[in-house]
Amino acid sequence: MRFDVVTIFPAMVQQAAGAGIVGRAIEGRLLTVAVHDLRDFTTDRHRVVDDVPYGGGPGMVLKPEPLFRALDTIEQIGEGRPTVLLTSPQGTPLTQPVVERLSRQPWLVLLCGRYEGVDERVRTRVDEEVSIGDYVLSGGELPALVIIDAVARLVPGVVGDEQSVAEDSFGRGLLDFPHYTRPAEIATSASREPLRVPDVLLSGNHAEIRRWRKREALARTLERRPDLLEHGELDAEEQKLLRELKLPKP
Ligand code: 4FV
Repeated sequence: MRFDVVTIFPAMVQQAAGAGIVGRAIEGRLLTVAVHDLRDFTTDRHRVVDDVPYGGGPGMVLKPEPLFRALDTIEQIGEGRPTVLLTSPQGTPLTQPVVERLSRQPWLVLLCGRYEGVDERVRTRVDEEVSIGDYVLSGGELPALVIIDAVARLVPGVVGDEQSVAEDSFGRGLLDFPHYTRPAEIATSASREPLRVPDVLLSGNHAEIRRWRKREALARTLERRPDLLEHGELDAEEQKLLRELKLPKP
């Protein structure tokens, strides 16, 4: 899978994309992440990428020409045509199903806004806008990195154990179950009693452990994100567990 990122802060994106599993996947040639400095697509000696908004008002707007030149250049790189994404608060809310859909594209170009945003005419070259949340950031780079990280995890071989991707939160539309690791017991100033790992996880009874994790994921989803249960596809066992969880506590 290939990602091309257009930004006025290439070092920021290069640095972050080079870390962790995405970084290893790039080294392992499972992914290509090419970062392009928007200023390289300017023609003036001050490498200007922004200008004042027509109609007045605060802030600056990213000029269309450097972005058009960047797209013209990038689209010559690979086979076929890339899917061009603009990260912005006006975009499609990013969810796991959207991540899964994007991960089926072989080539994504991510345009990172800055200032008040991009000139509206840039949207004539954009296939889809994507938002990572209803808040305003100072730039589209972090959203681009969020998309790259979330999509990269679905590229075969990027996450060592495919199982963990399949079992990921939201992979099944539910929140994740609690995770524990050694030590089995830990003292803490917050409570007189030491904090213990639930016995079922120490039991070695994998059927029981699987049921406990299902129940915990459902209980946590019911408590924190009941909205997710409206469109979660639950199997028969989960439906039964959910009915039990909804029963009034004795
Ligand atoms: C954003 C978001 C976001 C808006 C103006 C960049 C900023 C600035 N992008 N999800 N939320 N972008 O806040 O994707 O240009």
